[in-house]
Amino acid sequence: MSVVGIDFGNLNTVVAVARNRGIDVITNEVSNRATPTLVSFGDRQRWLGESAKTQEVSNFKNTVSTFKRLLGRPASDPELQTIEKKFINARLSEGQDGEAAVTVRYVNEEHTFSGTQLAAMFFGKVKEFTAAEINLPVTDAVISVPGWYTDHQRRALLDACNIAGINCLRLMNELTASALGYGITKLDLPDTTLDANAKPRNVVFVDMGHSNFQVSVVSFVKGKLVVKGTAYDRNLGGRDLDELICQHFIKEFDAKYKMDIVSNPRAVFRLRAQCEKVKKILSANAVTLLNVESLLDDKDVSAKVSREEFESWAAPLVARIQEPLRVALSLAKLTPDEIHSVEVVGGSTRVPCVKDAIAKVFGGTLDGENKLSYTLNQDEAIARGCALQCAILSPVFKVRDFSISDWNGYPVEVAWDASFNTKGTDAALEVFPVANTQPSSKNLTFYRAFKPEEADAKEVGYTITARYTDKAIAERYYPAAQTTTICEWQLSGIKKYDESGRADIRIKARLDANGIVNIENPFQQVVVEKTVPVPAAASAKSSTSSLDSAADAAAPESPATPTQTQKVVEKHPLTLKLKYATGHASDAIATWQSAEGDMAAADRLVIDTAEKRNALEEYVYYARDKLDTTWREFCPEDARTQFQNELRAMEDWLYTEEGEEATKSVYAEKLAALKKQGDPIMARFRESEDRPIAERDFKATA
Ligand code: ATP
Ligand code: K
Ligand code: MG
Repeated sequence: MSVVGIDFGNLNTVVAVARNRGIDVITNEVSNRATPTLVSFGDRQRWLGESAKTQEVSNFKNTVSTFKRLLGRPASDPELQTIEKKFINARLSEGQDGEAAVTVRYVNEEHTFSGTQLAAMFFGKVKEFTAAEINLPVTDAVISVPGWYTDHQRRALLDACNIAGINCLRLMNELTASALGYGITKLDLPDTTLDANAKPRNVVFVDMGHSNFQVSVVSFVKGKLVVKGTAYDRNLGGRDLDELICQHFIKEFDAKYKMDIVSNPRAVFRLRAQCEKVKKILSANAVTLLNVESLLDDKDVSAKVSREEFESWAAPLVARIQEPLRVALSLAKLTPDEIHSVEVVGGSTRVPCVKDAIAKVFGGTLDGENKLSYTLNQDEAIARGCALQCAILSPVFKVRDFSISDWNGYPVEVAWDASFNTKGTDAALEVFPVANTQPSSKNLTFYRAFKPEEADAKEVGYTITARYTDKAIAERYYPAAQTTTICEWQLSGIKKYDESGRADIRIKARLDANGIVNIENPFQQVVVEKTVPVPAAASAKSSTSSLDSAADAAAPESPATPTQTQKVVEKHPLTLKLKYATGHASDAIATWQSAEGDMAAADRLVIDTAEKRNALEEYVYYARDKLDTTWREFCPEDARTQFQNELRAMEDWLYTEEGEEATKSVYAEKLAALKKQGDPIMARFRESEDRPIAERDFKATA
């Protein structure tokens, strides 16, 4: 069983695995520890991950990034146009059930793929290179998500796993995964089993990656972490810094060289890629050069950029990071001086002015004393935390358990059809408020009235809905345009057991460890009056009294077993039918699963065919060389000439259109035919090579 942790990043995905020695980050097929989160579409095949990266400029409109931010979001979300569109080269569109999608050219046709499908394609690749590295098929995994992912996004990600054939044991909030890695490796955490008054250690985790900024305040004692508060800027990441530099130079180059860069999306993309390089260099250097060859109309551009300039442009963006830090602290009801340290992760926390701004919130500066700490590997902490969680959940590994109490970010209410209310007008109850622990479950009771028209009904139903509250939208980071409904269920089998005029319905609402809401265990509670035998002890007593009375009256011949009527509480299970849930319908998933299978088979066929063509080509060169050298004396001259001619003809054919485009089996047949001639020659040559050794060995033993 595989024990795998995946940090599904918007730019880079990192995979860690648990092995006997501990947790290792694995490398992909080109030995990189991070894999570009990219999918590219071609005339015959797809390219996934690293190979898609090499297509990004040449196959511009058909190479798709940023699907982590399309997944589970409605295509109508205005932020897709105002924000995401800047960073997606493919054409944004709408998927089957309203999910954000892209439209690309693939196998010479237009195809629309939803965020969920794109993620599934990419996960297929992650599975492949991980399996190659661990020599095991990848089944189980723990995958991280931004803390602000809604139920919709979380279920869509699970759907993507399902399509890709990954059994996701847990979705983990990215910073909670980092916190787990911290908690398990720190051996000096306050131990409440030794000292009941030991104060927990409060650590702030900050992640600034490619696309977002996240803060989580976590308190630790030995063996346990509790998330106390979280806050985000969903739209503040490294890509925004790149864009800022890019916009600056678009203006500058237009003034300097009269270049209309904006009119050419590919040029903007290439310029932004160089700006990212510049930004990274400026993290360690005071000044650098921006260079792009033939950016537009074969014109090269270059400019000097200093860190000072960059910081002055970035100032308004960097100023935004203080807000989520303050909000998270205040939600956790902690002041900066109660914080032990600030652990930073994510690529963009390497930017000095970002670090400085974080340090300042905690009363320090980057150059002076500060609370910033780098215990965790900035790029790998999240993947490692996920692999640790997977190891904890997996029966294969023995890992000390570490208890995690996560924090609910979006308040959830359960609502019902108020027209059945027995009193009052309430139609909803907040069950998981902000800051509720996660996982968590709550038992709920509903009293459903029977309406006059239901007088003769044998059974009735009831609709229950779980949804995010309006407060989620007003006060937290709820995505615009996303429905707040999470699930809708139809309860059936409700019966009228008595004349009380109402049914007493019980359900359990759950906010599970994945951050997903569900209800379970529905039943109708009924109080029935039953005639029951009087319990033994009581019956002994009562028989004494009957004996007493027997003294006065004529004793009955044989007294009947004493009974009594009693109120008994019974639980009658109800049927719960899910009518709507976020995520995708199961038939859509099944369709996508089979489409994914077909696309993966087509990709494999392209690779296999190229391998067969290569093998044929290699053999042509190999045999021609051998015929001129070592095989020469083992083949009569006329046969040799004929074979040489055939080999030359085969080489020519390989470069004809037909030879470039043939099928796997044609290449295989042609190779077999050549080998049929070559193999006997090679055999004679080998035999002659082996003979002297055999003769010598014979002599030695004789
Ligand atoms: P997200 O967390 O938004 O989903 P991600 O996990 O893929 O994205 P990371 O891998 O944490 O993101 O970080 C990538 C970002 O970090 C990029 O914007 C990259 O330019 C930036 N980055 C990496 N190294 C440096 C550096 N030395 N200086 C400045 N920025 C850097
Ligand atoms: K990452
Ligand atoms: Mg990240």
